[in-house]
Amino acid sequence: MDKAKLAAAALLLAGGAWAEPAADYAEHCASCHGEERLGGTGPALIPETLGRVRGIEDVIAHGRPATQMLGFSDVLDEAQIAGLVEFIKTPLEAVPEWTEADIAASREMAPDYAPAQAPVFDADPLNITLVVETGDHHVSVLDGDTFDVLDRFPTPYAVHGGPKFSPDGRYVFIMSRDGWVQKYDIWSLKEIGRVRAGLNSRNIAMSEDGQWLAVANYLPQTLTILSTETLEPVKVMPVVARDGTPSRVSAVYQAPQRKSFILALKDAPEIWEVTTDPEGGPFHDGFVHSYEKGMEESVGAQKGLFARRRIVVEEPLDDFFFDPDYRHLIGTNREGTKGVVVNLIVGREIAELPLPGMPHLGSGISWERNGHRVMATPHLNEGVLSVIDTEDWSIVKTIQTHGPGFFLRSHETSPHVWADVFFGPHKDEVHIIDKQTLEIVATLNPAPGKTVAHTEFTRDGRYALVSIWEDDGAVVVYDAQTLQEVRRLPMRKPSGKYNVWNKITFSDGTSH
Ligand code: DHE
Repeated sequence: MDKAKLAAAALLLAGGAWAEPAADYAEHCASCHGEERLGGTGPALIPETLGRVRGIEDVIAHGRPATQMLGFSDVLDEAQIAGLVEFIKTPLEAVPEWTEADIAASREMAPDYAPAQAPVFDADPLNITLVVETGDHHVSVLDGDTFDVLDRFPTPYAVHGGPKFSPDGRYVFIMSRDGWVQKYDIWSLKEIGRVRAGLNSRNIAMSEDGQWLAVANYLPQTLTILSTETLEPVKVMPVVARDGTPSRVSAVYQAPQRKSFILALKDAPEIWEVTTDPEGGPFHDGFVHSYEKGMEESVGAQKGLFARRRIVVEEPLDDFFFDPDYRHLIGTNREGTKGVVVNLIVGREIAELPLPGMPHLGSGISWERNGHRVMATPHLNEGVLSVIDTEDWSIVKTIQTHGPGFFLRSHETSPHVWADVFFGPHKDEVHIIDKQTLEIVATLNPAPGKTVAHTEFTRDGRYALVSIWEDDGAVVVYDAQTLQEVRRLPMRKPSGKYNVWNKITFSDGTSH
């Protein structure tokens, strides 16, 4: 398209007030980022994706190293760049469509991919740990015994967290906030393909049988279900509450014992359960009788694969923790002042607990203590961890930390919980907490002054890996018993780390 047409398209898209930045966008950005800002070879430039990205002016002016993003300081002055930043941070006027046909058409399978018959490396394939490097949008594949990097592959832009493995641990699915889902073969160390399941997505969940992958979307307001084998879309569910309100999906999780996906609606007081059991999963007769009045629609017409059940709650819930048998979920309200326990069998709220200071339940973990299963959650606004008894939902202890943290991790073999202090002057610390006494027994400081966060254990729990969350960062490997550093692997802003075994076995000590 020529320059004049692009400018006209931009004006249509943006309206008069944005005429100049829109024309600049059309001329300089649209060819890579899409005329409607929904992405192309470059990422989508919409507030849902850019929300927390800092230094956009600098990226526009000077480009992003090691990517196709060029700098524009020689053609755009400071005011034009500032206008562009405002423009791309402005929400789109209408929620764009992204239909099953669009999803199917976006599918790109690697032409040269041939599956290996056995792993192409000597390492234990179930002790592989993936490290998401957000600095330059790559994933490093680590041998969990030697910590050698077996492969380092590019991901779509803005991978957030929570890649999901196939139940046998061979394949991994990685989602970017741009809605792209990438499938990678760990045995072959090769990407198999990718598909754009949504325009702006939150996270993904794998079905218990490994056949389906659910993608929670903000844009459009849908849940996309993909075939894990082919990455083809098999169902796109519009997410509309009982009263007709369309809703974004905050997140979707697998409930393995229930053979279902559980999803949280962001804009309506409902939780949905979608069965992945062709026989009806949670909707089979043993459960049906216990449904609350008002659940009829999940009983009659809606049996079978992808049947949906609505659980009505008092207010929208976010950020879930599930107990290990997936009978209960705890969610937080929007204000982040309380936890609400929902019994998934009867489908209603059964308890409330005071959890002020924005608990981050998605990072919660649980373990056995004095014959009780307890769970712990960090809080994003307060320097505390709450430890909760999952039998009576009472608070066992509020552990004071050096600042609000993001992630907790442990392992069956470890007597400790590793808790980062992500925010504030102690952002360089990781607390080591005794799982029985609930006391902080040590505090590590692997890189003074640098943000340190997110721990993952090796399969046997012998080593704990911690991220130095900086562009010239590292993954620091600790002996989990002696707490001594054993290796330091340079990485580009490493964030989450995911050990195949710990994830596919739902190891005690990992979240979801
Ligand atoms: Fe996350 C996991 C949502 C901010 C790094 N984060 C998740 C998951 C969700 C989520 C739904 C679960 C994925 C799964 O298991 O399938 N995160 C949100 C938010 O809503 C929030 C508060 C704001 C937002 O950006 O939407 C948020 N998260 C952050 C960050 O600021 C972090 C620290 C840095 C970043 O990359 O944005 C961050 N989130 C992570 C990581 C995981 C994660 C590393 C995976 C944790 C794990 O061990 O599984």
